[in-house]
Amino acid sequence: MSLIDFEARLCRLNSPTALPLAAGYLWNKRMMIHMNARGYATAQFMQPEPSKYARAQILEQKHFMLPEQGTYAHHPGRFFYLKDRDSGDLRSAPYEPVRSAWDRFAFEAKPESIGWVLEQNGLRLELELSLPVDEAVELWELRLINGEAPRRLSLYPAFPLGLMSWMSQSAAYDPGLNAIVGDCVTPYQKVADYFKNKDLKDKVFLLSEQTPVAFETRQRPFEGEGGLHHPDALIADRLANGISRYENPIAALQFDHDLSPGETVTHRFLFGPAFDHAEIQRVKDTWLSAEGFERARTEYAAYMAQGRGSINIDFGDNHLTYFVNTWLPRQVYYHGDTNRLTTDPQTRNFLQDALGNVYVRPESSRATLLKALSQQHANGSMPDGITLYDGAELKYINQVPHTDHCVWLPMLLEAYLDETGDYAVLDETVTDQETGQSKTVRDRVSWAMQWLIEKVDQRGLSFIEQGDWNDPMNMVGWKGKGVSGWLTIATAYGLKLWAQILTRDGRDPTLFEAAIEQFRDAANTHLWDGDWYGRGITDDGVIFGVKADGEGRIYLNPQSFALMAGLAGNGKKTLMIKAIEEQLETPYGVEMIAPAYTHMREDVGRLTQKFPGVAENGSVYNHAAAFYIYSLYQVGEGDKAFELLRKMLVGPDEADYLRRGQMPVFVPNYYRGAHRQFPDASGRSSHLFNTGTASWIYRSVIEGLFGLKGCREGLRISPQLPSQWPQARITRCFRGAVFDIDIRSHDTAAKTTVTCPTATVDGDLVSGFEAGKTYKIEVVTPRR
Ligand code: CEZ
Repeated sequence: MSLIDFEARLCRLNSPTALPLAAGYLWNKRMMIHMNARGYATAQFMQPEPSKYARAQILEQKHFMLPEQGTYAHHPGRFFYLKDRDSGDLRSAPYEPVRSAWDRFAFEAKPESIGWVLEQNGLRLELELSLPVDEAVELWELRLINGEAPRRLSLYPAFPLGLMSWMSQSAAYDPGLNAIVGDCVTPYQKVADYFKNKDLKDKVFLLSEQTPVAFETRQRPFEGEGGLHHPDALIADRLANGISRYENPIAALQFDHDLSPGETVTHRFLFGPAFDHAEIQRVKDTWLSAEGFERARTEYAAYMAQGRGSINIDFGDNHLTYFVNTWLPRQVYYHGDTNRLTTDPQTRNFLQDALGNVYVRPESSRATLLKALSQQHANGSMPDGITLYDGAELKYINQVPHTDHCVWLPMLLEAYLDETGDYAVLDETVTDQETGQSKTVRDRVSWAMQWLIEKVDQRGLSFIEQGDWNDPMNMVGWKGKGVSGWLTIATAYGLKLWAQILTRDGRDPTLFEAAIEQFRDAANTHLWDGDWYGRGITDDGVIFGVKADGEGRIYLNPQSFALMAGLAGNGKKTLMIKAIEEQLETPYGVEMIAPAYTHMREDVGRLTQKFPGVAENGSVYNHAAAFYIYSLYQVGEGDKAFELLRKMLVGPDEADYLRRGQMPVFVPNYYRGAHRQFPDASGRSSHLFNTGTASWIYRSVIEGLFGLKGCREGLRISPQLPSQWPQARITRCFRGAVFDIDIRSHDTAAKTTVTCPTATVDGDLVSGFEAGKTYKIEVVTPRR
């Protein structure tokens, strides 16, 4: 049997042990759950700040998702113990905490649900988790399907609630609701917080459709000496009906089933946070029934359908096909619709998530652009984070000054305008919160670009302050002098895009065109190191990311943006690509820095303190790899781009799955790097699916690989199929029309030819089409 079966709408993992951290994720408008194949879960809901309803057993620091995060015996999870009252066999579904092997174990991640199929000795257990669209609640359905022999079983859902609060916590069974209800007081000290907290959902419930024969709500007596692996409470015939009064609670219920041959029983449970009894009752009335679950599924499927994306492909590489048709747009949609479950997204993340969403839900990207601009500062700069509701505050990294936020505006706009043709957005007026002034989008973006133009030192290089795209690069310029080589180059790129947009809009771009030259010259004069561009110059005037450096010798981002900006002529391009190949490429993708730093550099910062090969310190940081892939498509290096794109997706061979440790249902923010220094763990997934990668990769697939890029006049078609896959069929939704496109590359073709009998074709440009209609297009391109 294969380890993983991967299809367009299903990814099945057939082992609970081979990839112990493998997981899927589900979200809705109020919550997100990262559900591990073995039964561990990390969930969060918004009220409006992110909150938990199932916690660890000790006080957790306030962090949400950590890279490469391991699980531990008391990791929050959703467990269903199953005891055979005749044989004494005790096991748990899906796998934790008992860890008894099943004859068959299948973990199934689907776009709309996460489930398991487990079989043992003629008994089949089906388990499924789904979410409604607009409520913070988990819907669990469990089915026991008996085989030939009668059996007497006890089933115990047991959801540890963890340390809910050090001020007050409790739990009891509520017979009226038929639920275990946990209660707590969110800890606080300041009197003002009392008034903030008093409306919080401090209760958690496990509602059951069937009435239990017994329950337990105290974690310690439940576990006894056996621990979660073999809880003492399950030895007795009945749970002890214990009430948790200021001790860590668990929501455990007992159901006894005497199953005759062929008999099936179905359970439904709801698990989630609530404000009070009335809310739990309402949630129960709304969802806790076969009909309620069915309605949730239907509504959720409709919600997912809104995130379908604008491309459907049939491409020789099946693995990539499935990923591009379902899982990649799903990840883009997740980012665009949830803002990564924060109320103050970093401005660059907010804008780049919207950049991907241009191909999924462009109207939402438009709203993001306007929202971001409404928080532009009085000097034209953009804030470090965008607050999403009145009263939200900039927290954590958003209190650290970074200088790059403006540069993402023209990148988002270019993608948005090319996809939608909605140039009217440039005339939209936006009133900003700080000064109350109203200005058009066009004037605001010009203003932001003007701020970038002015934010340079005497050499014309962009100040970095305490970071740019690279968050933890916080000590290059904290004294006010250090500059970012990457931002200098990225500004040249941003200005190039902005000047193009203004030209297409019939405006005068002269001012910005002149500035492009200044940034290009500054970068070429001060940062070109012979084979690649340096990353920056410190407060003390030391250039870094250059040949003279033993560590952090080459950084990927300046090269990628130099390619996008057209900064480097062909000679430089060849040198950069070669240097990257030699120093940064690995079997798992392209690293962001090499060699990774092994010591703190006080003139670079916190990034050098990260473990070598982890995150920004030399991992295959996929967001940076995605910039590079995009840039390669921009300069016509389709084969190299495809090679790296393909490495970003795990599988399909088993060794690769085992090495990376995840399923191909998302692109993680990184794979371990420092491949040349510490190859042991290289390739290992971070398992984090919050990442700007999704946007840039989706864009690279649509506009680069298949070359289906919008422009003001219509759709331009210039594919860059890799040599090993000379053929593709694509359905591209574009401005309300549908294009059925057949692309073939031929050795004999000298140039790309596009044929479409029902629309106007001029070279690579298709125009004169109408929304609501379907067009057949044939494309022949030269084989690479
Ligand atoms: O967060 C991302 C940021 O959200 O890192 C990117 C940056 O462009 C994104 O805006 C590159 O630095 O603070 C830290 O050290 C964190 O490691 C973040 O830098 C990083 C995390 O990897 C998020 O998963």
